[in-house]
Amino acid sequence: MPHLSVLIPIYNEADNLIPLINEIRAALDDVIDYELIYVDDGSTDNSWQILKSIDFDKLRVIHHQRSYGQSVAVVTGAKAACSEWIVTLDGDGQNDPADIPHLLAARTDNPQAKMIIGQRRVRQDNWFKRKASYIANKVRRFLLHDDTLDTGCGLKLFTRSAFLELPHFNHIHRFLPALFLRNGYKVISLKVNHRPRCKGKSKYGIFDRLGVGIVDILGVMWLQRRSCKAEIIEEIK
Ligand SMILES: Nc1nc2c(ncn2[C@@H]2O[C@H](COP(=O)(O)OP(=O)(O)O)[C@@H](O)[C@H]2O)c(=O)[nH]1
Ligand SMILES: [Mg+2]
Repeated sequence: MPHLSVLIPIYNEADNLIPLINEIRAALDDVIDYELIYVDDGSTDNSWQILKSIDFDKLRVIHHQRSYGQSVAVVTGAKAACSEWIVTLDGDGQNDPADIPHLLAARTDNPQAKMIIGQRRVRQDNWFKRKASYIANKVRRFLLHDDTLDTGCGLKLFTRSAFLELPHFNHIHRFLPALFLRNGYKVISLKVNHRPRCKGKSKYGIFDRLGVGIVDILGVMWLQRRSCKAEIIEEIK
């Protein structure tokens, strides 16, 4: 059993695959026993062919029949993961694999935490995306009280069992702190590196993200009000 599952959802990231895998190996090979799971969400470039050709015994690759969305790929990967701890990472190289050991180490000081989420120190995106994300984060935090400054960071370390308990829906990846808290799990943030996308294209526009985000926030507010979490004080076996 590996001690960590590194999970990367991708859509059309052909040029970013090999450089990122090399960086992950440099960051983790001597640090922890891990498996690397790529979920290719029906890419239309040659991502799948490249992934299939890579000779690396820790690599597992799952191929969706078509594109279902980033969160659906995370759910597929989490179900397939062999280890209890999962770390997700964007497949475009914007997250730095060298931060993974820091996330793992943060568990020592926070043994109760079921999620350690990256908080991007300096966003390396264009001005419009940074502003849109700033507003979206403010609105989300105000309405969901999820106590997290940056939920859009792809770098997240969490337990598989807590994640699989959640109600899953596409775009869930931006609401994981709210949903973990709803289920009574502790979440902490850790400042991480963020880098510009050097190859390939962003898959999200500003307006589609904001439009979907508003509907999703209302859905998560409803879930928070209908929480099924009971505190058990005693149990006789
Ligand atoms: N599986 C899957 N991954 C996606 C999809 N859209 C984006 N991604 C991946 O999610 C990560 C973040 O997407 P990206 O376009 O870089 O978003 P941005 O950084 O906010 O511009 C990258 O690894 C993408 O390949 C999708 O529809 N399906
Ligand atoms: Mg990106």
